[in-house]
Amino acid sequence: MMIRALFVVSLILTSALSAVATPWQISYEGDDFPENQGWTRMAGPQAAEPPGDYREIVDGQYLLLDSRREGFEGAYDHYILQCPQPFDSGPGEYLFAEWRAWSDATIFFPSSNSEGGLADTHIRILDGVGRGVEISLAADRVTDSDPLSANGGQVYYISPGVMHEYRVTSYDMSTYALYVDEILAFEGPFMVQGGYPHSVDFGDASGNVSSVSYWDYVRFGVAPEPGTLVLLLMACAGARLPWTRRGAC
Ligand SMILES: [Ca+2]
Ligand SMILES: [Ca+2]
Repeated sequence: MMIRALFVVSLILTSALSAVATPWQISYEGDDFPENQGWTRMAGPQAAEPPGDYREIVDGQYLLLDSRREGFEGAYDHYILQCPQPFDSGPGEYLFAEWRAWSDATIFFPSSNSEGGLADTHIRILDGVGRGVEISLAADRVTDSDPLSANGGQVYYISPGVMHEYRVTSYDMSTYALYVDEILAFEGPFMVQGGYPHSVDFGDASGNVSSVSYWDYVRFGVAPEPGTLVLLLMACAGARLPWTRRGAC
């Protein structure tokens, strides 16, 4: 009876898996500099020696980016991973990007009709034509970094001085939702334009502005929708997600 039950579960699982494209996930865990794991480092100003922020891997767990430290003031230092796989999700799938981070950045260049604006610390997720969402992280708020749009920047306030868990999801590659510590912060359309399609870009984005940020992890990919039979069965079985990997796409 037990064997028959396992056979039935296996058949269901196999058919469910075949109904979706191959999910995938990229994970950066803050235990090494990103450029050692396939990310492209964008550091400046170029005239500085060395260019970029003061950096450190803290306790083997966190990437520290510091452009407040003497000799590194006003630097920028961010990381891009461009993936050959499309972000476009199939039926029963969705795009996700999640990160755990802390920043002391202040908002600059605020929009005229909201308290949003750009911050030194950001993450940007772009689709196949370089369109997507950019989230700015400041000490006490997170914004959608679209200060020039008619909507202004959307704002969600956070507790300063502590790590927060962020998660962006998109089911249609034209709109997204941002969750902070598992609470819906705001939703909106993809708006920003960029030059690197199918890419994620995170870190200290701006020169002439200073901040300190810690990054515990940055993960993104295409996953089966929550609640699908696949995840349910895997969760019941306590199985590891087989598509998880690190480094370059
Ligand atoms: Ca900076
Ligand atoms: Ca970590």
